[in-house]
Amino acid sequence: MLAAVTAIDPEARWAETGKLKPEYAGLLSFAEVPYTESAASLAGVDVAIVGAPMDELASDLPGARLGPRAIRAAVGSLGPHLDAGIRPLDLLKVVDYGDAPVVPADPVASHEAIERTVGEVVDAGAVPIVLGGDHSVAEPDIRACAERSGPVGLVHFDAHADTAKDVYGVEISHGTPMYRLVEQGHVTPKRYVQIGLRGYWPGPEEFAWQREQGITEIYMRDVLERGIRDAVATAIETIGPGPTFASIDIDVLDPAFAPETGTPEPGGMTTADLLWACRELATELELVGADIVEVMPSPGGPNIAALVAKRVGFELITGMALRKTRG
Ligand SMILES: [Mn+2]
Repeated sequence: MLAAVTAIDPEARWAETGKLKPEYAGLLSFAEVPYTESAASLAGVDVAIVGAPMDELASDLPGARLGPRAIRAAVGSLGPHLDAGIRPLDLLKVVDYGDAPVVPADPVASHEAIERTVGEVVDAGAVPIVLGGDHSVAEPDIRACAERSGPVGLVHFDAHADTAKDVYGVEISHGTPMYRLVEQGHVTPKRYVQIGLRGYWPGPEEFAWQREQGITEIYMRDVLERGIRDAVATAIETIGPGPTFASIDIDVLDPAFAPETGTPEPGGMTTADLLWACRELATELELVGADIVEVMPSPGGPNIAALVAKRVGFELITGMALRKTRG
C-alpha cells in the first residue's frame, strides 16, 4: 500500500501541456482543488473539504451517503466570482481532504471517523466544509470544531429544527443533533439562529425547550414577509463575534429547487436567497466550520440538489475569501 503523504493536483498534468483541465476529466475533487488524505499536507491550508458519506440515521428516505460524490461531480467550477469581484481560489488555499473512513451500518463508528477526520483539519488550522450525509453528521462536525475553538455560535438553515430528544425513540438521529450539541455545551444557544423553519415537525415540547434556551427561530414565513436580507442581518447581529459554525440542510430550499432530499418540505427558500445568504454570512461571521447535508442524489436524475450544494460550498468559500480581503 502506498503511503498517502502528498497532495495530488488534478490540474497538474494539464498544466504541463499549457491547458486547463476539463471538469469531466482527471481525478474527481471538489472544485478541481488538490486532493490529499495526508494530515501533513494540510499545512498552510485555509479550507478543506471533507466527505461524510453516511445516512443510517435518516428517519425517512436513505440515500444521502451518495451525497459527497454527487456534490463533487456536479457540473461547474469555481472561477472568478461575478458578484464578489474576486477569484476565491487565488485568495484561499483550498484542498479536498477526501471522505472520512465511515463504516457501513455502524453509525457510531462512522461518527467517530467523521469527528477524527474533521478534527485533523481543524488541528491543521484549516476550516472544514463537510459534505453530508444525513444531518446527524453535524454532531461530530461541530463537536470537532467546538472542542478546539470553544463553544460555537451556529447558523442553521433547515425546514426542521432538529432539536428533538429522540426520533422513534432513537437519541442519535438526523432529527436530534442540535439538541445534543446544545446539551453537550458545544453550541451556545444564545448564539444559535435557525432560518427557514416550516411544516409540521417538531412539536410544542421541542419549541418550548428552544425558547428556554434562548435559541433564535426565523421561520420561513418571516423570510417571506421580511426578506432574506432581514433574516441574515438578524443572524449576524444575534451571533456576533466569536467562533461560528454554519450548518446547511438542503431541505431548507423549496423542493422545486432541491427535490433530491430525504424529508422535503414545500414552501421553502429559493436558491438565489440561500446562495447570497451563505456568502454574506461567511463574510461577516467568524466561520470555524460548515456542513452541507441531506443531499440524496438519484441515479440518472438531474441531481439539482447536488448542484445547489456545490454552489453553497462555492459561496461559503467566496465569503471567507472576501473576509480575508478585509484583513
Ligand atoms: Mn436537518
